[in-house]
Amino acid sequence: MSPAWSKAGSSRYRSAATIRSTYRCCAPSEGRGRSGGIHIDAHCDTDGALEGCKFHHGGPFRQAVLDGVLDPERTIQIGIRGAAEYLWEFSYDSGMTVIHAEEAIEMGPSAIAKRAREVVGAGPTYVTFDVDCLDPAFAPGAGTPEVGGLSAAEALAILRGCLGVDVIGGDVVEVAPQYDSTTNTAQIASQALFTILCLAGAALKARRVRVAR
Ligand SMILES: [Mn+2]
Repeated sequence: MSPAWSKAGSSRYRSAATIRSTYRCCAPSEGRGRSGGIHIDAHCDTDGALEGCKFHHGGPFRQAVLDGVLDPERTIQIGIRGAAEYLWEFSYDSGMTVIHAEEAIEMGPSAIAKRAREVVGAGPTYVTFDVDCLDPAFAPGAGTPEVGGLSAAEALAILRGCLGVDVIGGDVVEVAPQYDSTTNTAQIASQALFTILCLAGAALKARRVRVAR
C-alpha cells in the first residue's frame, strides 16, 4: 500500500481528487473508514459552488466530505484567516476543527500538533499544505496571499509534530512561481513536501510493524 500524492505545487483544486484516490487506494483495504485530514492553509477551502461550478480551488474539502472520503470530525484546519470566512460555514457545520492564524500563534506549534493528533486519532489521515498558510513575508509566491500567517519555522514544526499520525497521502499546493521573486516559496514548499513524505514513510513503517505482529 503506497501513499498517493497530488502533483506538488499545483492548484488546491486537485486535493479533492487526490484524497479520493488515496482513500480508494489505502483506507478501504484495511477497512478503516474515511480519511482524516490535517489541512494547513490560510483558507478552509470548503466553499460551495462558484459561478455555478462546484469544482474549483476554494471547495475541495467540502467536496471530499460530500463524496464520503473525508471525515470532517477527524479533520483539522490550521492557520485560517482573511476576509472569506463567510464562505466556510461548511467547516463548522460539518464538525471540522478550525484553528485561526491568531489562535495558532497563541498556541504555538507543539500545542497545535498535539491538537491535530487528537483530532485525527489513530485512523488514516491525509496531510495537505497550502503555501499561503505562511505569511507572504516567507512565501510571496502564492496566488491568494493573506498577511498575518505562520512563519516557515512554525509551519514545519507543526508538520514535524505530527509524527506518529497514520499519514496515507498528502500534497503541497498553490505555489505560483511568477510571484516567487525570492524563490523562498519554492524552498519552503519543497521542505514541507519532504517533511510530509517523511511522516508518510514513518507511518508506512509503523503499519508494517503492526501487520507483522
Ligand atoms: Mn489557501
